[in-house]
Amino acid sequence: MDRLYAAAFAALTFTLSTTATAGETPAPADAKVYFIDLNDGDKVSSPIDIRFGIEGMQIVPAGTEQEYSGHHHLLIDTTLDGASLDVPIPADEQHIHFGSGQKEARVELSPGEHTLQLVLGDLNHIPHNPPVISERITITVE
Ligand SMILES: [Cu+2]
Repeated sequence: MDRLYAAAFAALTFTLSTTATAGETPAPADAKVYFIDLNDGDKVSSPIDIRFGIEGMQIVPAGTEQEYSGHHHLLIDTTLDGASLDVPIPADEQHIHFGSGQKEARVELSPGEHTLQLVLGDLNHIPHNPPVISERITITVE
């Protein structure tokens, strides 16, 4: 019993100390990112032109040091939560970076249901504190 407790405590301590090292770039509490013309439940055809909205912060290229700024990331069929909000956003087919400061993209998706979500990353691709993350919407590609 004691040993289990110690292991759980060690895991918790580890989580807390990793949290403290990242995700420190502040964002205004009311900042938000959103899909300008896509809504939950929409039926669309591929390729999709997606426009990224932002309020309360500025879009700048990755690597730019500027208060209350960042760049967009599109999450496809995935999300970020817990400790994944404290580290750089992965770069792969499900996590698309718009590090030049793009505010729109043409995206090809296979037919069927997909989820989309936007998250802002700081100069080092780490979500802000608090995270600036959109609603996760589900669309159907016909
Ligand atoms: Cu990025």
